[in-house]
Amino acid sequence: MSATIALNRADFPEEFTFGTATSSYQIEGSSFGGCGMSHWDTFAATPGNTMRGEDGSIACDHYHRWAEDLDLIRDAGFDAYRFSTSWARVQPLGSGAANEEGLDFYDRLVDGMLERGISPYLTLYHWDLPAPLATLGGWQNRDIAGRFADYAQIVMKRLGDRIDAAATFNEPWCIAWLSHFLGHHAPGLRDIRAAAHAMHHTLLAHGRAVEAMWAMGASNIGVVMNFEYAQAADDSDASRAAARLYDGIYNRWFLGGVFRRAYPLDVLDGLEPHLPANWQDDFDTIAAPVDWLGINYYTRKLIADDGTSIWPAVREVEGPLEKTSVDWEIYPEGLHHFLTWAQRDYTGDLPIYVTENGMAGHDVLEQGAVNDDQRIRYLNAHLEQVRRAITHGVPLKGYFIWSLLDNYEWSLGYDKRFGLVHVDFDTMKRTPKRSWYQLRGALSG
Ligand code: IFM
Repeated sequence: MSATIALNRADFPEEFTFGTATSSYQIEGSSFGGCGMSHWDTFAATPGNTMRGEDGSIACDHYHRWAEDLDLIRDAGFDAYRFSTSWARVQPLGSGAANEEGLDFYDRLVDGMLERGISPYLTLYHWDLPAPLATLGGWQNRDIAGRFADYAQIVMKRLGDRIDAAATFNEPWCIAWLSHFLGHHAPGLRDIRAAAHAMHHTLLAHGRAVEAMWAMGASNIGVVMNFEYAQAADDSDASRAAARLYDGIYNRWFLGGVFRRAYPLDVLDGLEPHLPANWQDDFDTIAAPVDWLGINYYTRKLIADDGTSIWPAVREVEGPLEKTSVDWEIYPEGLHHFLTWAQRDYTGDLPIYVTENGMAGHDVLEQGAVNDDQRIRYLNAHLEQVRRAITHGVPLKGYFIWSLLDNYEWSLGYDKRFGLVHVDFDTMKRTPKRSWYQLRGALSG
């Protein structure tokens, strides 16, 4: 029997926000509208970095089809839309003059949301770093903090009167560690000094932007972090220690900086020699007060010691649970863990949102329909954990599904389909999947 979405609005607090999320580079089309080149364009133009060399130059052509896409959000019954502005579109050189065509596009988009009764949730940085800034060292260069604050002010000056919430960053772990230590994302570095600098400078840039936005009188400012549930792959002390360190790098570093004015000691053991000079002096800025925390959650990882003596000496082990098409195990309990843990150990009464949750499926369009049963089951199981967390006292204010559309899944290209809506990348035709129809039923109830 086909799965159905089991919960509806009545199962959540009255003011609870349901939304869906996307990001600029993954859907807009970076070749349109005077957008500057970003480090994702150059990363993808380098052989071997992305699947089949695919990039976001056309993506979902959302730049031209935004009205149709907003209709899909409204018609599903979502309250809010989490979108990002592209730094490279707004400031093609990364500093100096703004691209008016780019700002006009975001004006139309935000007005389009308001006309449809959709609440705009802005993210300022979802990875499209202007290429000229990458040439200057990108997140390795301390100067980027001031430039990011300038960019934040440009965007907020134009859109700030109409948005309901603004996040500085999406997923600092991906910006810093995945991209500068593991080398999977732009700029594709595998260098501990580069990674340590990026781990610190993203947080410094976050704090500088928060201060700049406060100074303009902006409100409801937050930051979005992604967490992965790290479990020891076996009972050995070595695996337990490896899982703990993985958790520190992934989950405790960024929360520690923003909410405790400190980095976790176990991670400093490895990173401190590589951090920029006087890093300890930046916590007044890094810990500038925010109004909310966004949590992105997808999966857990089984972790073991990698048998080497080179820090961090951790490795992932394949787990036994059901997987999605990106081979991520489905582990809904991890979402409950992070919601309750973040509140207990870091955020207290601060509102929390689940800003991303969802999955990539082996979705096939057959006779005009996509039966994405696995996604419906995934959403049910995670929504149940959301509800549990609320029952346990977490001040959880909303839940956003990643993603509205099938889109550019970074180095994995266009094969990995996370959307509630199927996109045919030849014709750009949008086809709502069964999960979209199921959610429409649940959200209207
Ligand atoms: O597609 C990404 C998104 O850009 C950031 N969060 C995770 C998603 C799925 O990998």
